[in-house]
Amino acid sequence: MSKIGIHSFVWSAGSSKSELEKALTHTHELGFDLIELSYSDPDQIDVRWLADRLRELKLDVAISMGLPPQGDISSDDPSVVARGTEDLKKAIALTRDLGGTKLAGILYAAHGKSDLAPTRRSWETSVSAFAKVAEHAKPSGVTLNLEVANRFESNMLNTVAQGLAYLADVGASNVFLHLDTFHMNIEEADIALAIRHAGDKLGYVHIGESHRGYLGTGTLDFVSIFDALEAIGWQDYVTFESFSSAIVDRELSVKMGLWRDLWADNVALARHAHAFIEIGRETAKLKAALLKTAHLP
Ligand SMILES: [Mn+2]
Repeated sequence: MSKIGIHSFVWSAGSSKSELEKALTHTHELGFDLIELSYSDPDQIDVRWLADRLRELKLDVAISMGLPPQGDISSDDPSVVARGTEDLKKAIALTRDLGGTKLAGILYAAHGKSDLAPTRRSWETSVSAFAKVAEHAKPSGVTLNLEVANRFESNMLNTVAQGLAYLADVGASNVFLHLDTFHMNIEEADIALAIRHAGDKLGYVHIGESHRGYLGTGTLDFVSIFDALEAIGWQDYVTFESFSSAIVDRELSVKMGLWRDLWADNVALARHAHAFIEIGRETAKLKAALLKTAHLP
């Protein structure tokens, strides 16, 4: 059985107890093993209750975030870097307190369309701030997974090659790449080869269609993607990410350019995604086994 996760925004963008309960219950009932929650201020949610509910439902949890412009750790303004550093530390603590081990997303610079190209200085500012955050994260057991994003959502890490260079500069053993097929489709020369190139530096995976709707109804070649994950020995989570303005976090929707509703029935969407990922990963396993078997007389 494959480890399959789902982003909570398939269910709800709210963080009230009732909205979270709905997201947890749906996730559990449809057979997902992990729920990904967008970071929200721990003061705004009942952390103890949420940790208990996750444990009761035997759900793993991942937290994701994109740094806001006022917390951009690649900024020339030290007060902005300081604020982003604090946001990351709070997110690490929240992940740990919920029983999770992965913080993911655009953790290295602001999430959003940039007006400027990155500079050597912004890269080094980000690397230096992030190295300190990585050191801070070590006792928590939470890994930091940097989402390589498309050019419209980040100006810094758009490809696996750039992500690997950033990891090398940070030089910490608890930092990995978070790859998302939606973003890779826009930027990589070859998605499957890029996954192989990431290899053991891969820490978290988002699976999303080229238009962020139903898997298999866009232009992505998921057979080669599942084969690549199998080839690098990926046994960890693949998390389904799909957004619709039907269920909306307005700020995030604008950042991601969600202008069309590609689905209305989230239960049907999630059921389909779970089956699609499961059969895709199982098939890749069978194929790999077949390739290794010499049927000799
Ligand atoms: Mn993603």
